[in-house]
Amino acid sequence: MSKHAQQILQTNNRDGYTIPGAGIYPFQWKWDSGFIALGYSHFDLQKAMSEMETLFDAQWTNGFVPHIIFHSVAERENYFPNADFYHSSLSEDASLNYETTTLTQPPVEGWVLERVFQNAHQQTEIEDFVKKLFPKVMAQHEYLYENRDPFHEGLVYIQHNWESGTDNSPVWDEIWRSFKVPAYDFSRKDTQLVKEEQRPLKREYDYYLYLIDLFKKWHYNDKSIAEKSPFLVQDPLFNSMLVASNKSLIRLGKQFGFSQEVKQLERWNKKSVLSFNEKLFDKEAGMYRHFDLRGGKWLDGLTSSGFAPLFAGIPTHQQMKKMLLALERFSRDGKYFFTPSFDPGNDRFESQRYWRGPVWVNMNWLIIEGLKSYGERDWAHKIKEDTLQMVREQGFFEYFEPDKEKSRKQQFGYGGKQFSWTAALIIDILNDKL
Ligand code: 2M8
Repeated sequence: MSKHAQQILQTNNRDGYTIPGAGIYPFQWKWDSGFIALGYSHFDLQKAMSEMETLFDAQWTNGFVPHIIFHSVAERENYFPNADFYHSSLSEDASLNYETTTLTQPPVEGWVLERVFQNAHQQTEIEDFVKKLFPKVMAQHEYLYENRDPFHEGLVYIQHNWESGTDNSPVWDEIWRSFKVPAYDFSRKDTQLVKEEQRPLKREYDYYLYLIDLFKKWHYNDKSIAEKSPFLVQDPLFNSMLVASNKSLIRLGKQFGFSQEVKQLERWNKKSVLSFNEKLFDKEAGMYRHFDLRGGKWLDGLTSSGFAPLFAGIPTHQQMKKMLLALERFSRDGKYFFTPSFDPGNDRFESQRYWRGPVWVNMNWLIIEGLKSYGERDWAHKIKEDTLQMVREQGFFEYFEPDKEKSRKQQFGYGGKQFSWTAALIIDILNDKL
């Protein structure tokens, strides 16, 4: 299984970066690259390092790291919305080296850097690599805390659903109802490659595009976006990745002599963890929620992103125990594989449609690692077994049917096949002694 996974990464490897999947995702994606680098670090350190280096080559002058780098000109017409739609040069901070999007994605790079470092087992080039990457990852965190945290809470906002990584999650539904958008006339490429019922709706794309059009009008200026945009959300997954990355940078920083940075990281993290538990933890649900900064309230619906704080060591022991009950509920007494991306008890749950229900390997991996760090090995084991079973039986797909009964009747997973982060994280799981 591990060899097969390695082959998928090799096949999806381009010059210095790896595409998430052929056809549907033909460029470099930010958080995909993080998971992919982790996978490579088990068998090809050079590729792990170049994956991250290439990503940071596209970093903007203000520290922002864009979510897609449109490396291949030939592939431009195969993806929508592409560089022509974003027009990133409208921003005074944009990369001069690459055409990119103007949105970011969860800041996984700090903890990826630490794990790549650990998996390198003191190979000579790794120390220089860490020293080179550390300031770049730090600059990303500075960008986020300085520009995405208007009330200095230690919780940063995302400005677009694509920044969450969980594109069409039902949690955004009520935001979409709060403003009107035109019906855009465009040709979607994704639904030519993947069944329509497994992808977001056209109407949702209208919202996604409209937000970017607003940002263009404001030249992608963060202040204007914070003041005027209808979409400003404190997302538990995004913020967990930031806290986990802070923690990794603190450990690396102590080892590599970045003492000023370590102090700053400790200040940020203290505030972030406090606010997280005060503001985003829903005691009744036993898990973390998305907070709508514009509307001043939690968004409606529970998602697998609400379990991500386990990965960052944010919940107290007591909170973690409550989260186990919530996880149990997500499995509907064993009827569903761990971990559906949306609460299966909610009537907006859809078992095939992308981030509205299916199981994703990267979310499972984060939860497994989180549970391990709390010593909950039995739980971690259950989720690991479900993950391996799905991939073994159905292939290295992008996402999977959570309903066990339905799943038994089908041969394949959903979305893109030979999907890079599924392969990369299976490599990591198989290397784990758990
Ligand atoms: C999905 O997102 C992209 C837009 O960024 C898309 O729908 O085209 C999400 O699953 C996202 O989390 C992921 O990084 C990306 C590439 O795998 O695909």
